[in-house]
Amino acid sequence: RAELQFADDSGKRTLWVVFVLMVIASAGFSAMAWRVPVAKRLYHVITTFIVITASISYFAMATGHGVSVHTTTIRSQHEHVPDTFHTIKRQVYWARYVDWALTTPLLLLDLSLLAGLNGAHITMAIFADIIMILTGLFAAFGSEGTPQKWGWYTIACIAYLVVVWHLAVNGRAQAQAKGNKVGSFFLAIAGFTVIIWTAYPIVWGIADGSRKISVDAEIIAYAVLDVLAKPIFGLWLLVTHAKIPETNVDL
Ligand code: RET
Repeated sequence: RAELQFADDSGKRTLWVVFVLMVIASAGFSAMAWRVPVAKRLYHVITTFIVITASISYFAMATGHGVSVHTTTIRSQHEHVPDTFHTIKRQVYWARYVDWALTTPLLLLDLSLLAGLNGAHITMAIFADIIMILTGLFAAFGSEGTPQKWGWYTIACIAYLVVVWHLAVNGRAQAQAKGNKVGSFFLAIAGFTVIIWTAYPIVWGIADGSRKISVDAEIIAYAVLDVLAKPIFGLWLLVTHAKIPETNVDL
């Protein structure tokens, strides 16, 4: 007998709602891009690609693709009692990892350009970020109910700390060097980013990791985070960028 953990109506509806929000954000950010000269559209282009990627991934998840069923068998051993096995079949939305592998580097690129990080620091931050997402994917799929699942998770968390380090230390110093306006805007938007991003490994731990919350609850939790991390972040960045000329990049 297996315990089934599948998305239900509230989860499926949420996926469609977020898909629509991401499409609206894609159209809105594109419109904002057309209002500035091409040479000044770098943040617009990056930010629009982030929400386009999310639209595609949410479309895949809402239509029932981008998901597979993962079986975990938990063995309980008690003295004098024969081994008992408990099987959980849970949906794992792998489309998220495809989305994150593309969008988290782009989000970091936005923040890196804002701070004025050099090429070496940008590359290190983005490389650590890709390691974080791929080892997170291994944690979700690589090993069923084994201890190395949490080993992969630990590696992903260490990579995440490297990302945070680049933002909090190098990013903050470089942004401040561009003046007080850029410095305090970076502090606010990078601080917001770190708070939102830190919630992802927590949700992962109780959802994909230990399977304590339902697939619907997982979908809703990630939905709220994704809307904050992509459209809200993007809108804040683009609107503020228009008001602070020191944020311009010559790339
Ligand atoms: C995983 C699990 C392994 C440990 C860590 C994770 C971090 C994920 C993050 C995701 C951010 C996603 C964003 C999406 C945009 O909408 C892979 C969940 C540390 C930080 C910002």
